[in-house]
Amino acid sequence: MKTLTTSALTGAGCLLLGALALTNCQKSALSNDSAISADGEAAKKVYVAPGKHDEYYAYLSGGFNGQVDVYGLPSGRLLKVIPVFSQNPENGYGYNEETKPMLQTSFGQIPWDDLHHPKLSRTNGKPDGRWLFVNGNNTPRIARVDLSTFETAEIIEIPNSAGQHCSPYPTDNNEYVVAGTRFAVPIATDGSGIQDVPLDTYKDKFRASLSFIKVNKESGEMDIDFQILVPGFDFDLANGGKGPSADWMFFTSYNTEKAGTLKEIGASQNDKDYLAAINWKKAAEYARQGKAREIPANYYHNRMDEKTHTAVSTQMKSVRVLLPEDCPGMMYLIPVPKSPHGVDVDPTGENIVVSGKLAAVIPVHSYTKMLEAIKNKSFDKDINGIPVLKYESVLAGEVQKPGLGPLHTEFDNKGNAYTSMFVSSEVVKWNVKSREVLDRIPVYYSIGHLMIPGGDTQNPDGKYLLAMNKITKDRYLPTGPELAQTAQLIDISGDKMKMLLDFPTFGEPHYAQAIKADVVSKNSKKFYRLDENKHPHATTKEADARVERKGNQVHVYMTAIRSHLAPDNIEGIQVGDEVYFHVTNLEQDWDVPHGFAVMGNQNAELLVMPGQTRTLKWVPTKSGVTPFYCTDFCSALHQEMQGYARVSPKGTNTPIKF
Ligand code: K7E
Ligand code: RUQ
Ligand code: CUA
Repeated sequence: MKTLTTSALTGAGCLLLGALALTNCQKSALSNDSAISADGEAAKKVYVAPGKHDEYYAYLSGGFNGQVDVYGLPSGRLLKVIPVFSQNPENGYGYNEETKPMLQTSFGQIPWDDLHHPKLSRTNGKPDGRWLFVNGNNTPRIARVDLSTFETAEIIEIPNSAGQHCSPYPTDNNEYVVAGTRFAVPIATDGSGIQDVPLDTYKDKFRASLSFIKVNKESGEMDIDFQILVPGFDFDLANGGKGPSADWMFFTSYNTEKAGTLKEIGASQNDKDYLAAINWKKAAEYARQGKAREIPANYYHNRMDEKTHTAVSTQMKSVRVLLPEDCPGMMYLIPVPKSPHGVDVDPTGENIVVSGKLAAVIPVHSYTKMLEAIKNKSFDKDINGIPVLKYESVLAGEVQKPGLGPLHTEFDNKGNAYTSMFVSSEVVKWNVKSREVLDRIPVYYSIGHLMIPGGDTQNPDGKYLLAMNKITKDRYLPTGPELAQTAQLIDISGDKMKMLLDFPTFGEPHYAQAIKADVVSKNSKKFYRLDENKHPHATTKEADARVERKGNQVHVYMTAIRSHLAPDNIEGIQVGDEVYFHVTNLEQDWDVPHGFAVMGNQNAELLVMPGQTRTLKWVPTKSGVTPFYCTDFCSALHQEMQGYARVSPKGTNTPIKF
């Protein structure tokens, strides 16, 4: 259907370098408005009538905005933005005192990250709608979002790591969430973190880490159980086995020739890179048997306390590490075409699909054949003691002529796979058993990930596929040089894929997850109970509202209820004081938040949910009467929800009055 040129092929390697060159097929799509295949039938399929709910929640990563965006499908309506590794002025996350500790790392408080991969928690290999795990690619972190509140509940920094791209991958019952590092780095064994060494020691000193994070079955709380330190690889992406292969985790790695510079990677000598297969059950056993060495490490574990709704940040001092050379049978390498990107395991757990950005075919490896090859010791060689299996001994077969620039694959419930093609800008459907290409549909433009609800689990749906595209160009009204990204919803219920809907998305979505709405909505919290509020600065009765001075700190114990703040006239504050407004929302009803803002404050506002307490810090820099008010339109008398703070010059020692 299109001319595939060699120049387009080289373009594939530029995905991660951010090249925007359009291929021929993209250019012809640009100049051809009739390329939109959706029609009136499509409109009916995505129309959700006023007051009706969507069938699925979709959680799209925000990429470089550090957030998760929640959309309804099939309508594509934006329902919520969940700040994770970011500050969000809308609700004060990262600005209020309760959530600031969530952003603590060994580098200080970092209010930004590059969030690529959301993954839903699982029970028996099926998404259970309890938690969403996400990664921070830049300053290595893994976070857990609680889906009963749609709030970030926990963030754990990953030590001995740089670029947490290959993350987070839950096993079939969340026994572990696995997180791998993109940059191999020289790891100090004395806890000083990443060593300062000459860069040409890459071959000998640099190691990539794979972290195995335990998840508490009841609370969801995470903890790093152990890490595997692998010499000189850069891990890109991973996915867990399922069903029969559930004990294994598969990782793609690139730069396996251990070149230290991009120039050398470009001139890549190897025509194969590797898929790393790790038996995590065996690894856990080795760790239990004492094969894991405890080494000093410095990282932060930040958790939202459920009773006080206040984040607690704990500095961690050590981590246990395993070396593959000490643990026979734990790790194997399987050759794959060079510069692989995604690895995806089909719902049966048997077929392991590896997408090589530069590859002309899609290899499908067989889990059964892998076990046989291991049993027969069909090894080619070893790399630092890790056996390398023979390509042919593990291969089930190859998908021929799939398209250009394969990146990621998801599965439906009828034995089909769908692979995203970055360079030829299309989704290609093929049969997992026969590996025959069945259908292809162009997407606009240059797709990264694609997502089918449950399409990465044992239990996929077969109704919709969401394509998340990297380049927008002319898809929407122009908004200057900076454009939104595009998502496209495709009907996959029939033999032929049908384009249904385009909608713009925030940030840069990489991956997404989706789940039937009722699984999550039935547990969705409506408000917090005031009688369960254990915040140390809560004021649960208006009669207790007050102002207290402690040295240069002024604590305002404030209540908010329609339609007044108490206290609302405060005197005795001085320039340079640290003023803490602890605002408790006394409402006990769904959807009645109150906001709170102070003129000239360095921090954004508060948004306080019913029954909750949130604290805004303000250090006045000027004397004078300073107004404050409720920022969230809450009643007919919302505009009246206001007050004044009188700020006097430093040293005037005016008494507190309210
Ligand atoms: Cu392919 Cu970070 Cu999952 Cu983007 S990665 S596309
Ligand atoms: S007021 S309803 Cu500023 Cu008109 Cu908002
Ligand atoms: Cu409270 Cu507006």
